[in-house]
Order: sequence, then structure tokens, then C-alpha cells
Amino acid sequence: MNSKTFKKNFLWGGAVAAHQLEGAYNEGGKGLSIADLMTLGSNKKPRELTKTVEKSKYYPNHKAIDFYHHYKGDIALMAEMGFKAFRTSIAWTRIFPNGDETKPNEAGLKFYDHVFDECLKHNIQPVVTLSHFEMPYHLVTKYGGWSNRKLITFFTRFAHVCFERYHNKVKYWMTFNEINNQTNYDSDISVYEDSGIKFKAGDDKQKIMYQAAHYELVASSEVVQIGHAIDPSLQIGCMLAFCPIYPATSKPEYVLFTKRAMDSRLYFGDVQVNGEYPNWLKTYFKNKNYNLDITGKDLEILKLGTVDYIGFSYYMSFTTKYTNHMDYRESKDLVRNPFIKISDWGWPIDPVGLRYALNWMTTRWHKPLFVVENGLGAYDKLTSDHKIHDDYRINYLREHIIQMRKAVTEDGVDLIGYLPWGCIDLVSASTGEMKKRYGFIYVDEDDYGNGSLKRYKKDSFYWYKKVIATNGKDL
Ligand code: P53
Repeated sequence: MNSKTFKKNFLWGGAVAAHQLEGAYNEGGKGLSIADLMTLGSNKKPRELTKTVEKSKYYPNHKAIDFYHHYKGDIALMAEMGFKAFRTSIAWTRIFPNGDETKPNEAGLKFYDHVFDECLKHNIQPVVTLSHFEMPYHLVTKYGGWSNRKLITFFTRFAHVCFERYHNKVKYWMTFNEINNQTNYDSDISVYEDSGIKFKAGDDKQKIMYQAAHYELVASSEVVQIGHAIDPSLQIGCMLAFCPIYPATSKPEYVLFTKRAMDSRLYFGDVQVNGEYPNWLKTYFKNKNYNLDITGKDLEILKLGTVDYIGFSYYMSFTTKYTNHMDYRESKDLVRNPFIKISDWGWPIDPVGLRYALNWMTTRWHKPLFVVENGLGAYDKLTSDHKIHDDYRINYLREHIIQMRKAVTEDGVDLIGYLPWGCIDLVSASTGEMKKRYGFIYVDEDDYGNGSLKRYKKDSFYWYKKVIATNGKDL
């Protein structure tokens, strides 16, 4: 037992996203989202991004784990673990089915009233992401997703409605989930999930990504301002996928390149925290002759809506291989790190990287930090007596919490809370599988939606309950 630990009101809990667990994809007036058009994939086979719902294909997000009809029981299980906070997202398509309407859908708004009320009944604080890989598909077909400036208007309208409606119930908000995944612009799914953009042959993918990200950053800043104007007590953060990047050798050029790689992945945070683009990137845009649509007014807006805290996911670290240039390309520039094991889905497992991340962000941004995702996607086996012995998951989380505790007690990091991903099993974002499980709560359902949908407590359920009860002392 460690006597030094987290602050008294530390927000222990878990995280999910609407499209990955709610199901009910066409109930309550909900419109089609981009996630509703992503097929089942696997570790080896990428998910297809289809134009319509095709009869011959399986779309796992349509049903997901049917949280839409199970939310009361599921939230009660989280309360049983002692959750202080529960992170979910508001499906944009429940509130604005097409995205460009001016009047919200009352049935959608009511659903989240019920979810948040249920949380509050159990003294669980809702933590809400406004955009989590689930924009209305209509905004893709009619406007080209975030390649279009008009999206700023639609998104800020959606955020305005959510703040007005829920500001008494929800105090912690985030604008765009993992806004920086699209740094890997060679990954079709990453750009599609973040920005609703499908590339055509001959597109300058990097330029298109930077333009879309710019509109998102402006929208994010406007949303922070709108939220604070409605209720100054709201805490509105950004959300970054934080993967530290290490150099594979100590050759100076290499270390320099690695720094640039990290700056490329994390400039989004610079803009959201500091309110302006870093100089290296302004110079980069100039040297590339990009002539992006970045107006003087945009730059003013960016200054006025800096975030209150930094939400981030932490799953893994990356390691770069030698290059003789400074132009980081994630699909080509990474290698296996011989000191680090990988998960069954090939994700490097690096608990020390979490302490590194917490220190890196504190030094750079001087803001409170919030771990809003962390966890191990793994195969689980349901025994005949309905147990799941997931010691591998417990070990992963324990090692990460130990590093997080060191960052707080030995390095002085200001940490708000810890919300491990997929606290209840749900549909994987990258593969669409159910069998890539993260939860403390097992859901009896296979990749094709077969199963009783019954919920069972894994060994990690009881372990995490104890961690929360002792505020992270008894691991
Ligand atoms: P899955 C890539 C790299 C790191 C985090 O991921 C990522 C992704 C995109 O999949 O996504 C976040 O389900 C994301 C969640 C997602 C979770 O990590 O692919 O915010 O929506 O489910 C885990 O194993």
C-alpha cells in the first residue's frame, strides 16, 4: 500500500462513446451517422466505409450493446463499482439527424436527460464528448464533411443546444475526440472518423487534413466560448490521443526528427491550449505553399477559446525509425520497440509512457490533465459459471495506475481523474469487433450481434471497485 495517493475528489470512473454502445441506430428520430456506415472489420481487414446500408454487410454499431435500452442497469453496475464519473458522448444524429437543421430533435434530447439523470441519481458525474467519430452522414454527402467551413456553423449550433439543455447536469465537456488521430492521413478510417472526409485519387491528403483540422480547431474554440457564456462553471477541454514517440537510436538527427513527429501529432493541443499555431507549423505551411483558408478572424477566435483542461487517451507509445527529413509520416516512420511488448491487436504496452505523457503535457501546457481513456483490448473467455478471469487486464491497468500515481505524488502533476476505456464491453472503433474487449463488465454478444446481451462482472470489476474505494492505494 502506498500512503501517498490521488487527491480526495479524484474522478475515478470509465469511458464510452455513443455510437459504440447505444445501438438503436434508427430509433427516437436518430439520423444516420458515419459510424452507422462502417462495416465489421478485423485486425487484418479494415472496416469498409459504405455509402448506404448494404443488406449483405454487417454494421456492428447499429445494435452495439443496446445501451439505449439497458442504460439504467448498466449505470447501476458502474455505481456498484463506485464510479465518481462516467464519460460518454452525445450522438450528434440524435439531436440533429441530418446535422444542418435549425431545430433539435426533442426525443434525442430526452434520451440524454434520462442518461444524465440516472448518473446523477448515483452521484456519478457525467463527462461528455460532443464529437466522437459519429457526425451525421448527411454532412458528408452534402458538404464534404469538415473540408467545408459551413460545418463550423452546424457544430457550434449543436454544441449550443447541448450546453443550454444540460449545463446544470454536466460540468465536464470535451469538444472533439482524438482530434489528432488524423495526423495519420494515410489511414482512411482515421480521417473519416475525425473529419468525415473520404479521399479521392490524386488528393493532397496532408493538406486536406490540415484544412479540416483548422475548421475543427476554430469550431472547438467557438464552442469553448459559447459554453462559458452560458455557464462559467463549465469545464471544457480538448481531447488528444497521446502516444509518446521515442527515437530508436540516439543519433542527433534522429532525436530531432522524433521531436518533430511529436510536435506534428500534438500541435492540435498547442492551438487549443495556447490559442495559436506554433511557429514551426506556420513556417511549414508557408514552405509547402499550402495557402490554407485561415483568416485573420479565425486567428482571433482561436485566441479567445482556450481550453480549461486537457483530456487525453493513453494506450501506447510509438518509436520512430531513421529518416533524413523532417516530414513525419505515421504510416511509414514507426518501428517495433524491442523493450516493449504488444497486445493481441499489435498495440505497444508501455505503462512508463503514461508517466512520460503526464510530465510532457504538464511542462508544455501547464493545465490540469484528465486521463479519459486507457485500457487493454483483449480476448475474454466466459466460463461455464459466468466468470471472466481477466488478470491480464488487471495487470495492464495496475501498471498504468502505478505510473500515474508516481506522476502525481512524485512529479506534482495536476490530475483530475482516470476514466478507463470501454468500462463495459462495446464495439471497437478501429475494427468493429466485439471480441476486442476492454470492460470490467462483460456483455454476452459476438462480433455479429449474436448473444443474450446479458451483463456479467469480470474479475477486474471487483478489483477496480477496491481501487476506487481506497482511492488508488490498494492496487
Ligand atoms: P479500439 C486509434 C489509436 C488510439 C485510440 O480503440 C483510438 C484509435 C482509433 O480506434 O481510439 C480510441 O476500439 C477512441 C475510442 C476507441 C478506443 O480508443 O480501436 O477514442 O473510440 O474505441 C480503443 O480498440
